[in-house]
Amino acid sequence: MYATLRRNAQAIGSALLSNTTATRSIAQKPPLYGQPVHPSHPHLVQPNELVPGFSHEEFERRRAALMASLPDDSMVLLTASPVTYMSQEIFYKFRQNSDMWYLTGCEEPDSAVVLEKNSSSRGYSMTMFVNQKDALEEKWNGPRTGVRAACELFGADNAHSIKDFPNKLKSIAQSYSAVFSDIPPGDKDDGYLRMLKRITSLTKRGYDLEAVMSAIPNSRKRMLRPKIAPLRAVKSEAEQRVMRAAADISGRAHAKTMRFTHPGMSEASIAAHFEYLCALDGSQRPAYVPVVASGANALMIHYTNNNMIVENEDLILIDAGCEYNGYASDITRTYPANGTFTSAQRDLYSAVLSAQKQLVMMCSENAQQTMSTLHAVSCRLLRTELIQVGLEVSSAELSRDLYPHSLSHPLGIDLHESFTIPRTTKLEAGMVITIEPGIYVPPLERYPKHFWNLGVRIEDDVLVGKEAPTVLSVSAPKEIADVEGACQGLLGLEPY
Ligand SMILES: [Mn+2]
Repeated sequence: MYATLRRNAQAIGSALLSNTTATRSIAQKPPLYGQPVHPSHPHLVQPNELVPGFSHEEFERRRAALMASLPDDSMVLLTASPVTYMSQEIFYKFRQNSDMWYLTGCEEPDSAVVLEKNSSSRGYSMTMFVNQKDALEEKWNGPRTGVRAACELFGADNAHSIKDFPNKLKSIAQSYSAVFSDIPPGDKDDGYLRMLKRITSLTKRGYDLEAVMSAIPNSRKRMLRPKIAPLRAVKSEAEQRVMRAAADISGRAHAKTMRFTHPGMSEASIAAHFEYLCALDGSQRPAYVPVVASGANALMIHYTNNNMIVENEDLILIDAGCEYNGYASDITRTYPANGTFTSAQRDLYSAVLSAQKQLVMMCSENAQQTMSTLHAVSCRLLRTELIQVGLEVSSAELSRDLYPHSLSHPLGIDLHESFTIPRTTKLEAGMVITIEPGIYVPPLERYPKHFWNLGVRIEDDVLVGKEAPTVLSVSAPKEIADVEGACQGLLGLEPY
């Protein structure tokens, strides 16, 4: 096992080396910006791109579409996520606020952006607030883009130090009758601010949040999230490419993790192996805490303890996906620990698989479905499929005991994307949703004993098309022959 690992590591190492010497010049270290840019990170960012996979023009289009959707006399305010702390000064890996990233591509903490709607040819003006260059701070904490470079990098008209943010905002906000932000309306000492004060000890911002909130009169505050959600819901071609790549990384990791799994292993090793494979393929972080549930643990939908030993005849339910270049993937597969389904496992798996495939086929604009109607269809299909394998249940039993969650959710920059959009909205080409029916049989007398404590969920990431769907997570084995083949090593698949 370890010899193979070493050989693979050597192969990867020499591939990197030959790339370095043959196709690109060596970038100067340390880099000058607070995030990857083409000159310092040509292996990640192409010459025309602001962030990996996305051009400057893509971000300009996003901002223009948002500003065109707002009334005249509006401005938009977005702030970076705060840095959060595990304890004292021990911080968690930073992740940018999703809407801030969607509109600016800025990946640094302590940043903010103000967009003011106007009659210029651009339709708006853009002001960035970022951390200033600071030799001592950068010596300790890494490079910052700084105020001077921020205009050019992010395409802003103006840039200022984040320290000036509360004061500048106060004077800008006076001129607009509508200020769109995620700062909720309400009094200064309302519950939201009390909550923020309570968590202040675990977060840090480079400015006074209270001063920022009080700079905007309550009567002018408008919610920004519902304005951005419809834009994020429909993916551009570049977004579709990145989401396909994210699902591909996760799908391959699922296949290899099936091969890696053996009875006697801890669920923790399986989770670690999946995350290692994704990281090795370029993923920046897991999109969520994975579920690695062996045997009856699969009956807990959000089981994430992942610390028990896999038994010989267990099914493994693994719900895991990576985040890659800003976009989440979300895949669930269920497979036999020893590589071969028992007949009861095979029956239940076939029932869920058949329903899942029929539901995937309905993810087109022409089918006129919504997430809500698809869920209703999933209940009907699952009941019909279960009768085929000798499990007859009422619709009340199905939704109470066997299938207590919904079929799908939108997917994108966030794992649960566009949650402000109603589930009764018609599916539109370019949307990406999950299709994830499941059956979890509790040990109750009214259900056949051979199905007790079996949990099966099959989840794909599906790009809605005009006439037909595209399954983005196609690399993860799903048919019984492919799943068993992956587990047994018959697909020519190595676990690493
Ligand atoms: Mn999901």
